[in-house]
Amino acid sequence: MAKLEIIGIPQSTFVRVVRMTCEEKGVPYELTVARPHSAEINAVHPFGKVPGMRHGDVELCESKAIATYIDRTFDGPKVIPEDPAQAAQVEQWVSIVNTVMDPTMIRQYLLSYFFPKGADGKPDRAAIDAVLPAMQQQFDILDKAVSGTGHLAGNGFTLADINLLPILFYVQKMPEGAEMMKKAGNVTAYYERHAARPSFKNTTPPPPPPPSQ
Ligand SMILES: N[C@@H](CCC(=O)N[C@@H](CS)C(=O)NCC(=O)O)C(=O)O
Repeated sequence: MAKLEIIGIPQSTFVRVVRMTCEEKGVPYELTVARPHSAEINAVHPFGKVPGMRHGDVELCESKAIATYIDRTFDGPKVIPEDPAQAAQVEQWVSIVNTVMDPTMIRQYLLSYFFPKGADGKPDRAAIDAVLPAMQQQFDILDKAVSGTGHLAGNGFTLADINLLPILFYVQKMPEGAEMMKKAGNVTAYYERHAARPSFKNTTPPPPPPPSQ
């Protein structure tokens, strides 16, 4: 079978999602390291965002589309259930996380620390403080969501969990995120349990790259 190529930086949560999908299914892949807006990624994503993917004649961008393609193309445990209602639950949580939680927890909160924009080159305290109430609300929602089965959707480990764990990995490393995580006992238990999976450990990101010049 043709080689599966994942294109992007290993620090990206979205790149980690597609890599974890491969790992969960036991699908071999090659990671081509390419930053957002590089020529390699512009060739597959109209807005230059990572990840991209090539597999034979198939060229894709967007993590959900790539993960779905890999799940349907290759053998190995399904990360999106066949049952329509269960698949829709997975879709629902991927959508909630990508449209609400990623913008809050990664784009607004985490990147304030990683790429500080304060006047003195320090993280912008006001920007961080402003995002904390929304982040707390989202932790409360997650805590309730995983309290029943220890998974976001249904009874098993799915793309919904794969899609959230890389975000929690970063957030719990930051002071306010660590506090919120500690208070959310169900999320802590959920994270600790799934962070032990080989798919998570094998895709641990290196430190973030320096900002572009
Ligand atoms: N909806 C996209 C989002 C991808 C995305 O935002 N990737 C980030 C890195 S984590 C990126 O490339 N950012 C550069 C930019 O937005 O210009 C997906 O699910 O793949």
